[in-house]
This record gives sequence, structure tokens and C-alpha cells, in this order.
Amino acid sequence: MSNGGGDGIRIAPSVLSADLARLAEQVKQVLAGGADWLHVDVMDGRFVPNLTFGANMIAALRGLTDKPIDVHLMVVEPERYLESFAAAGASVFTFHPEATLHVQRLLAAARSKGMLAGLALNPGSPLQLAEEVVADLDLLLIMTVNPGFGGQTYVPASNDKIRRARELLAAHGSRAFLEVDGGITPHTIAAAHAAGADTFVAGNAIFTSGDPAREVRDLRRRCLVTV
Ligand code: S6P
Ligand code: MG
Repeated sequence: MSNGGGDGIRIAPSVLSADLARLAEQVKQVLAGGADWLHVDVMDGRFVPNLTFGANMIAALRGLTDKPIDVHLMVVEPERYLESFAAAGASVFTFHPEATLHVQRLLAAARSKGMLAGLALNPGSPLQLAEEVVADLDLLLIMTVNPGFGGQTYVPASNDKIRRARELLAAHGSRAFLEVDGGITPHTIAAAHAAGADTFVAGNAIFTSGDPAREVRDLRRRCLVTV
């Protein structure tokens, strides 16, 4: 699994905001800009009020790149998709703890399928939901908007939560990635990075700019100037 570009930062464009009629071209653009991972938002119209992609999107992206495919499941019963997403080429399998009864079992199962195991916490979900399973985590995703739609505004209280999440991981000696997702723009990314995030999902900011490659580079630069 690639650990990003050597600067400890991973930029993960979310194809939710891409122009799907030009998916291959847009993926090429973000990779040219140095995108480290590709982020796929799976929504079922139940856990969140929107419907999006499934295994066929993962397989399509896998046909375009060897980069890690970071799959974020906003679905009830995410365990139903473990096999098919692994087979389609998913690299990271991240789900929400409220969506399944046996969180630790599913994290372990994701690893056993050769994927990284991730847990996602909504803005209103306490960090304690991750505390008992830190040893099973390869990635902790702090949602910085309430999930469901691209292009929302970053929840300001997120920076304090990211800081506490970083402390939680450090206290357990965890090397899990600390990812943020939602409302990440050139204006919000530096504070999230300073608070301790190392992996950044961005959809709208990248794909609605006229130049996705430049936007990926700019997001990375905004992190590095705060160091
Ligand atoms: C948020 C969404 C996120 C996505 C999104 C981020 O509702 O569910 O999980 O990753 O694509 O988009 P944006 O436009 O806020 O960067
Ligand atoms: Mg997402």
C-alpha cells in the first residue's frame, strides 16, 4: 500500500464530484497532479439520503490505475459488500460503526480480505466508538461534514475532534491513517493538517476547479506550508 508521496500526506480525490462522462480523463488529471489514493463514496439511500456507486465503479477505477482505491461505505450492513468490493479491487474498506452490529469482526474481516480496515465517524459520533477497536484499525476517518452529498461546508468543530483523534491513536501506539472527508478546500485543509490529519478526501474543490491536477497540487502545498 502506497504511503503517499513521501511527505506523509495523502490526497484522495472523491470521484463523487467527477464528471462521470469523462471519468477516465478526470482520473488521469488528478493522478498527474499527484493524487495518492482515489476515494469512492458508496451510498445506499438508507444510511444517507443519496444513492451512488458499487463494485462496478471500483472495478472501473481499478482498470485505470494501480493506486489505492479508498472505499467509504455509507450503507447499512456494510458486511454485505466485503467480498464483492475486495474482488473488484478495493484497497481500503471504511464503514460507519452505527451501520453494523459487529464492528470488530468486520474490521478483522476486511484485513483478512487483504484490504485496510477503516472506521468512519460522523460529526455527531463520539471518538469512543473507535476506542475499543484501535488495534483493529488501519484508518480512522473523521467526517468533517454530515455525509450524503458533495460540496458541503466544513464543520468548524472538526479541528478539535481531529486533534483528539490524533491523541487517541498516539495513546494506543496506533499507526492508522487519520483521514478527513467533507468540505476540504484550500481554505480548510491546512488547519485539518495542523490538527493531525494525514489523509485528505476532496471532491468538489478538485473537480469543479477548471484544473483538477493543479488543485491536487495546491491542496498538498497548503499542508506543507504550515509545517
Ligand atoms: C460527504 C460525502 C463524503 C465524500 C464527498 C466529499 O457528504 O459523503 O464522504 O467523500 O465526496 O465531498 P466534498 O465536495 O465535500 O469534498
Ligand atoms: Mg467519503
